[in-house]
Amino acid sequence: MNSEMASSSQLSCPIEVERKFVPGTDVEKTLHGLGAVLLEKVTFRDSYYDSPDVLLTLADFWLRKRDDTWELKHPPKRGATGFIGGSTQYVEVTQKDEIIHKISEELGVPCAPSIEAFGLNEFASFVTCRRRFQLPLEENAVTKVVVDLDKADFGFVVGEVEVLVKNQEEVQNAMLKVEEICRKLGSFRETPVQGKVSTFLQLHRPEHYKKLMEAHKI
Ligand code: V4E
Repeated sequence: MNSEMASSSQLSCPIEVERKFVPGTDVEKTLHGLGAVLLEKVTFRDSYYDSPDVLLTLADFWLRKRDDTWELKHPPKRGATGFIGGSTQYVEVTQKDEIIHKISEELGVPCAPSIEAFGLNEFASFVTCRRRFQLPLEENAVTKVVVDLDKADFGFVVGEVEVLVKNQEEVQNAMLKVEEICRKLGSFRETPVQGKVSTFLQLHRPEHYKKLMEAHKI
């Protein structure tokens, strides 16, 4: 095991393994057929932030405020991207001090007293209506599988199959699982399905979008 793998094994935050899909008209029927139950219906606003030279997103770091809570999604291995084929793996940090530390490290600036004090720019903001379903736990399964059906207020719809794992060693199986569920939903595609932020950028921030495309970050 190399040192990067060792550090990822000791992560305090779980790794989110996800696969996006384009929901078909029968997706809810199919979910019910698989025994899924509706866990919740939630509506939230996400506002995403970056430095003027978009260094965070170019490093595949996604800082957002979801309603009143700061969250940072970043790849488990520094310098690597969080997506492999059509699936993604990101660590989600919600602890403010850890977010400040990561941003300061990534931007090469001293730690600020608050996230706001970095003076970052908002580059996207939209409201999502989410319906979250949970699939039944299979025998011997340790992790639950959830499926989100999201509708963003700029007229974009996307689905996501998500599994949370504790360390890098569990990622491969989780990737197989999210692929399997996409197939069962009849929505599997080999190539990545674009998410809400990428679509928002493409529509409203074409220059930022172009930079990320050229850097192969979206
Ligand atoms: C990680 C990332 C972005 C941040 C938004 O992440 P996403 O999972 O799309 O948002 P959401 O609202 O579903 O978050 P959740 O509630 O599940 O935590 S924007 C772009 N990326 C990188 C990325 C990528 N390059 N390719 C794909 C297919 N997805 C994400």
